[in-house]
Amino acid sequence: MPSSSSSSSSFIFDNKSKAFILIAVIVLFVLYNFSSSSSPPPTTIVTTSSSSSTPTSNNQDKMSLKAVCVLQGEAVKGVVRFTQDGKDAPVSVEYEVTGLKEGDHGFHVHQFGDTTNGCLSAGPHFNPHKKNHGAPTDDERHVGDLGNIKAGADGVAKGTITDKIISLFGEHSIIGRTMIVHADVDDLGKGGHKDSLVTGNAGSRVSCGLIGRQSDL
Ligand SMILES: [Cu+2]
Ligand SMILES: [Zn+2]
Repeated sequence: MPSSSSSSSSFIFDNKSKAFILIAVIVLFVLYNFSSSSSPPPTTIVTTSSSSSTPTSNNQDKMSLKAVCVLQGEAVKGVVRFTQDGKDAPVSVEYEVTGLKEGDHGFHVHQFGDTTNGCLSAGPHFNPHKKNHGAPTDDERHVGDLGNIKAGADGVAKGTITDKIISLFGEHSIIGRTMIVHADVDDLGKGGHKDSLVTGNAGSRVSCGLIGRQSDL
């Protein structure tokens, strides 16, 4: 009997110390959980608020647009590809034109997407800000002034122009207008000819094509 009572008292003591350890573990667990769960919420809240405050229009401004123009002249033909990664980004103009005489040729976006009377009905250089004709690097230039493209002895002009003035976005977009290649060099407004500040005296329109929207992908 005493032995059983002593064993039961040692069993009770064991239980007490087990309970104490269990409570200690629970307290530590609760403290750990509280401290580790009390710091993450601000991060979660910041993430949630920053993602919910992102305006939808921002995504559209960052959307990239592509356009393409197939130049269809009698002898001069080619393809021009336009890419713009967002409305404030420069436009990359990648061109390959064949059938040219060797040398520089005026290369412009003209106002209208109309070729009912050949390249003539495309109208003047695209000039929404009513400025004088100039070089692509000038402040005083038409929006459509992309300067010259240079053909080699093989009659091919190939390259890429990066321009910050033309755009595929908004009311002054070049989409729906006409790309024209001229017979002669564009003097970039500095030739002193009566047409220098209007057309760059670049001569006849040897090839043109409508600038159309291409798949964005
Ligand atoms: Cu032109
Ligand atoms: Zn011009």
